[in-house]
Amino acid sequence: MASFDGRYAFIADWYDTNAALTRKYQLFYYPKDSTVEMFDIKNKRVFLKRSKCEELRLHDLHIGAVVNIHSRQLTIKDYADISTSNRLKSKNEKTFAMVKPDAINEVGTIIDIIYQNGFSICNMKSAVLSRQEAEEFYEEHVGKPFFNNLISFITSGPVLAMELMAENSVTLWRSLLGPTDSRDARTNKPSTIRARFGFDNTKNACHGSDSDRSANREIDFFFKANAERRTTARVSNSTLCIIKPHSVKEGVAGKILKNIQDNGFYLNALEMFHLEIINAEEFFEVYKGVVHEYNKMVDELCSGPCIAIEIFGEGDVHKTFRDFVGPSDPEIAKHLRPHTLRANFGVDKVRNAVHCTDLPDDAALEVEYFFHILKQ
Ligand code: 3AN
Repeated sequence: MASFDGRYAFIADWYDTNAALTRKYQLFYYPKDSTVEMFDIKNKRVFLKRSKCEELRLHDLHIGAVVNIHSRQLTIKDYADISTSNRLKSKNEKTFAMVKPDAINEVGTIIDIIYQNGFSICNMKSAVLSRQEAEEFYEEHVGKPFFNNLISFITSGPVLAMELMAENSVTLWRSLLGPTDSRDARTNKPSTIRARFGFDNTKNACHGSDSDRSANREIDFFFKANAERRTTARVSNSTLCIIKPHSVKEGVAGKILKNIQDNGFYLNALEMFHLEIINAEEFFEVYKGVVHEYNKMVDELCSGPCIAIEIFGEGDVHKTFRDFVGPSDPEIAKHLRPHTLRANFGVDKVRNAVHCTDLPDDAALEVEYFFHILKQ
């Protein structure tokens, strides 16, 4: 299909902290010259004149997306005209994916498969489900002979819940999963996820929604504002890693996670965040006035979704993980420590792939900041 150069229109909310109220805008996006324009719906006036917003891509604009426009964090609530809805609805189909306890050590590879197949990951969160939560999630299977086994298995360890987006995402994700029974998958669809990482018809690596309706219900179950799921973070003997927004946008988050897992570290908790500028400033406060790139680091950290990870490992995990991440400048890392994360995935001093906790005493504070404080 030829690309469309016209205007896309969305309804977007912005929470104005000064006035303590949510303001509603029409947000127009012009892909031809990467410009945006905003119109205040209530006051019926132009709020932002058409201006450049280079970092914004059409791909970032979908219902539920959080985008930063000139330091304002907007949430896209809806399409604002039929043409935008017709053009984007099927491209932006959502589905729900869950890595089950038996495959949690393969999340890096599984997330890489997800990106390689053209999905965006809009949300992600690790959790441990209680029996009651698991019974609610699998309510359609109540009374089936395998129900008890399924509940015991899904509550036996952490799961990773994800909201995925792509054209025909429900069908595409299910085709990547393969048959329900991993033994059958190994015989008939050997390259599928269940064939590669699952064991039988209960321990089958991953879940995928079977319809649009289930996808909405399952996404809400984990990601709706009031869906309190128990975090897997433990905030002791651990350190924090953040996959920065540029790496998430480049689609290399799966490769980074796989690299971390392959090097003997354990991903104890994982969650995607959309930081507001005030949070990024607060988080990087110790670098203010000390590190020349402070302002750019803040801008990068809230330029799109990032993934926070609580890392466990042998011995002094804070130190071994910092060694593995490498020097903060990827150019130096490439020369001196070519096997480090930053040498492999970093672009420059600001877009250096990941943040990792600097001082040992800050590790618990940083994990706490993401997995407890930000969530409030
Ligand atoms: P799928 O996940 O392939 O859509 P469903 O929705 O029929 O399969 O079943 C949900 C989950 O229940 C499966 N992922 C699997 O873990 C479990 N399950 C389904 N059928 C069986 C079975 N016959 N024996 C044991 N567990 C099953």
